[in-house]
Amino acid sequence: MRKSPKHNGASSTAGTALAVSSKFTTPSEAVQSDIVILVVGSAGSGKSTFINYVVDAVSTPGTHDRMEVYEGLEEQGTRSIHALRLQPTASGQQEILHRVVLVDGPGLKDGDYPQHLEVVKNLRDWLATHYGAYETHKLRAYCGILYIQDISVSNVLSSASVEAVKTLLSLGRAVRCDDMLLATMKWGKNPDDSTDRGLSKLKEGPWKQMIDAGIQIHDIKKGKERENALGVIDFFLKRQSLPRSPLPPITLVQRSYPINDALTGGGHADDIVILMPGTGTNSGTTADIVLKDGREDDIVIPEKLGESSCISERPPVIDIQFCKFINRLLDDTKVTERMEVKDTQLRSCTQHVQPVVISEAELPSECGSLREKLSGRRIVLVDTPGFDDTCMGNGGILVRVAAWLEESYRKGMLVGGVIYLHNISCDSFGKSAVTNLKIFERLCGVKSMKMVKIVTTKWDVINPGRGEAFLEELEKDFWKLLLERQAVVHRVRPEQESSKFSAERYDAPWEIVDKIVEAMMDRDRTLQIQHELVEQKRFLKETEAGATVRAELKDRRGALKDVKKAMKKRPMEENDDSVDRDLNNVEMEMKMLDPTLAQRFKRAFGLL
Ligand SMILES: Nc1nc2c(ncn2[C@@H]2O[C@H](COP(=O)(O)OP(=O)(O)OP(=O)(O)O)[C@@H](O)[C@H]2O)c(=O)[nH]1
Ligand SMILES: [Mg+2]
Repeated sequence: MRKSPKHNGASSTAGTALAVSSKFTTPSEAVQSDIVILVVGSAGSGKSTFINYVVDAVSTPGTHDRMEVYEGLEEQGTRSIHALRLQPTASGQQEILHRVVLVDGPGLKDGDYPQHLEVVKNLRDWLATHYGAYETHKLRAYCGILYIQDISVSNVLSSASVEAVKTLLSLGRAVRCDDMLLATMKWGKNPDDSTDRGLSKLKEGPWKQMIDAGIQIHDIKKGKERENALGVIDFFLKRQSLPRSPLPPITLVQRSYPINDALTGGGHADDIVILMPGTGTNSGTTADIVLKDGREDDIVIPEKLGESSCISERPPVIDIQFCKFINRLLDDTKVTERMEVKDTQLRSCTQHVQPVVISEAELPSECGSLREKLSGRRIVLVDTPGFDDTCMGNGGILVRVAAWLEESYRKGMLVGGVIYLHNISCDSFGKSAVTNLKIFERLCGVKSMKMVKIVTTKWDVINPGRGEAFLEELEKDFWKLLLERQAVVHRVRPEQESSKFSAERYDAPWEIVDKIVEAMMDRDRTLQIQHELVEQKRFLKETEAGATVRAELKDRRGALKDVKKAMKKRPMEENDDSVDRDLNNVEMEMKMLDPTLAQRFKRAFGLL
C-alpha cells in the first residue's frame, strides 16, 4: 500500500522537490550559504518521514511538497536522491530556514555492502554536482549528516546496523561533513523499556566512538515528532554559525589490528586491501620455531607472500629493506604505526603481523588524486608471510594466508592489489625463489595477475646498468608469465633524491599505490584461491596453491628420506636426529593442508 505523496504545493512559493541534477543546475539555486543536510540511514528507518515532519513543522501541513513515504514490505523505498529546500510559511525564521536543503536518498540495505558504497558515491557526486568543490571547506556550503536510526528494530546490534554505522562514517569522510547527528525514529512502536534498552546498546556499542567524539543523539519521540524534528534542524543551524572545525576522525575499530581481529571486526567491506610482502627478517628461522611457537590463534603469516629475495647470501639487511618499503609509505602519512624492523638473526614466526589501516585523512598531502579515487574508503596494507625454504613452513604459511584471504573475502573485503617486492640488487633467483613465485602465481590465479605490481627496490645500491640487465632477464624468464597476464613492473625511486632516478622511470611508493587503486576500479578483485575456497568450496589442498605446496613438500620429503637412507650407511652420523626432525616437520606441514573433520563434515552436508 502506498501513500500517495501530496503535491499541493504547486504555487511558486512552495518548496521544491528536486530531482538529482535537474533543478539545482544554476548557481542561484545552490548557494554557498546553503545549509545542506544529508539524511541517511538504513532502508525504511524513517528518513523520508523525518523530512516530512520538518516540512509540517515549518509550514501549514498539506501546502508544501513532501517526500514520498512507502508503506508495506513489498514496496520499494526511496530510489534516487531528492533534495528539498525549506520554504517556511509558519515560522518567523524564513530568512534562515529557507537556506536549509534536506537531501533524502535511498536507504542502506542490510548486508548489501556494494549498495552502501553506491549510496555514499551518489551522495558525494550529488554534492559535487550542486556545490562544486566540496573538498575545501572554504568553497562549499555547510554540510551536515543526519543519521536516522529505527529504534524499534528487534536487534539494534545486528551486523547490518554496525555496517550501516561504518557506512555513515565513510560518508562523513567522503564529503568532509562539518557535523553529524544521530536521530532515533519510531518511538512508541515498542514498549518504552525495550526501546530504552535498544538505545543503551547502541550507545555502548556501535555508537560509542561517535558519542565519545562529541556526536549528539536526538530522539524523535512519539507525539512530539514535529517539535523534535525541528530541534534537529535548529542544531545544524546553530552549528553552522560557529567557526567550523572538521570532525575528528572516528573509526569503529583500532586503526591497526592483529590479522585475526580483521576477520571478526577490524575490516570494512569498502576497505581497499593491498597485500604486501613481508617485513622483518627470516634468516635462520627454522621450521622448529614456526612449529613450536605456532599457536592456533596465530594468524601470523610469517612474511613474504611470494617475495623473491637473495637466497644465497641472506643478510638481515635485505629484509629490513622490505620493511622499509612499507615504512616509507607510512612515513609520508599521519599514521604512527610502523612495521617492526628486526635485525636479529632469529625471528619468531608467531608474532602477529599487523595490517595497517590508512584513512583518507592520513594520506600524504600530495596524494590528492589518490584521495579523490578513494571516496572515503581506507587502504589496508597487509603484510603477508612469504614462502621460504629456510622456514620450511610453506604448509603452515599457506594455511594462514588462505584463512585470512578466505575470511576477508567472506566479509566482503576485496583485494585491491598485490605488491610483489623484489630487491633488484640481488644477483640470484634461486630454487626457493622459483618455488615461491610458483605458489604466488597459483594463489593469485591467471585472471588476477592484473592486480600484481612487481615493485623493484634498492636501485640506489646497484649500478643502474646492471640493475636494468637483471630486470630484463627477470622479465624475459622468471616473470614472463606474470607479465603476459598484465602484471606491471615498477622501479621504486630511492629515498635519496637524485637526478639519476627520474620521475618517468622511477615511482615514489605512494604513486604505486595510486596506480593500484586506479587500476582496481572496474576489475574483478577476487584472487584465485578465494574463488576456489569460497565459491568452489574446495579444501585448501585442492586449490592450485595448495597442490603446489603439497608437491613441494613431497619433493622435500623425498629428498630427506634419501638423506636418511644415506646416513644409515654411515654409522658415524647416527646420533644426528635433525633429519628425522625435518621429516616430522614436513609431515606436519602436509597434514596442516588437510581439511579438518569439521570442514569435511560441513562440505558433506553442504554447509561450507
Ligand atoms: N510508528 C512509526 N512509523 C514510522 C516512523 N517513521 C517512519 N515510519 C514508518 O516507517 C516506514 C518507512 O518510512 P520512510 O520514511 O519511507 O523510511 P525511509 O528511511 O525513507 O525508507 P527508504 O527510503 O526505503 O530507505 C513507513 O511505513 C513509515 O510510515 C515513526 O516515527 N513511527
Ligand atoms: Mg525514503
